[in-house]
Amino acid sequence: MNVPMRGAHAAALLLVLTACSPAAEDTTSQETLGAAATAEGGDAWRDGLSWTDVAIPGVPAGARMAVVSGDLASTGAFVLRLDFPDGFTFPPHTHPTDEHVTVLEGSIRVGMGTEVDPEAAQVVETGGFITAPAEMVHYAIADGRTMVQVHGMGPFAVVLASGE
Ligand SMILES: [Cu+2]
Repeated sequence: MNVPMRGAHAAALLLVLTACSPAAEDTTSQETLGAAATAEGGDAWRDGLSWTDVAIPGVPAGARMAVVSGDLASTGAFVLRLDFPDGFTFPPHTHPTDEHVTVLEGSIRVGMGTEVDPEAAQVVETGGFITAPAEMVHYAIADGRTMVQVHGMGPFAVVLASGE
C-alpha cells in the first residue's frame, strides 16, 4: 500500500514545482506576465490571442482587438479584448446590445453623452467594471496602456454618434 502513496506524493510535488517555476522569473514586464499566464495553463493577457487593428472609420488608429470567445457577427455570447495606447480616445458611440467592460490593465475614463468631457467621465481602474447599456451614447479615454475585456451578446457593432 506504500507504493501508491509515494506515487501520489511525487505527483503533488511535481505540481508544486510546475506552479512555482514562473514566479522565479522576472515578472516586471507585460510580456513576462503574459508568458507566465501561458505557462500556468490559463489565458494570457496578450500572448496566444490573435490581435488585429481596430479599423473603424472615425475611430483613431492605434487600438487593437482580439476575440477571446464567440463570434462577434452572430447572436450569442462573445468575449473580446481591446488594447489601447496611452491617451487613446474612443469617440462617442453606441452598441445594439449592452456592453460589459472589465479593465484588465491600465485605466479608462468612460463618459456618457455625445461630447467627450474627460472631467465628467467616470474613472474605471484596473479590475473595475462598467456597463454601457444598449443604445446609450458613450466614449472612453485610456490612461496608460490599457487593456479592457468586453463581453456581451452579439452581434457586436459600433455605431459612431457622429454618424460616420
Ligand atoms: Cu462602447
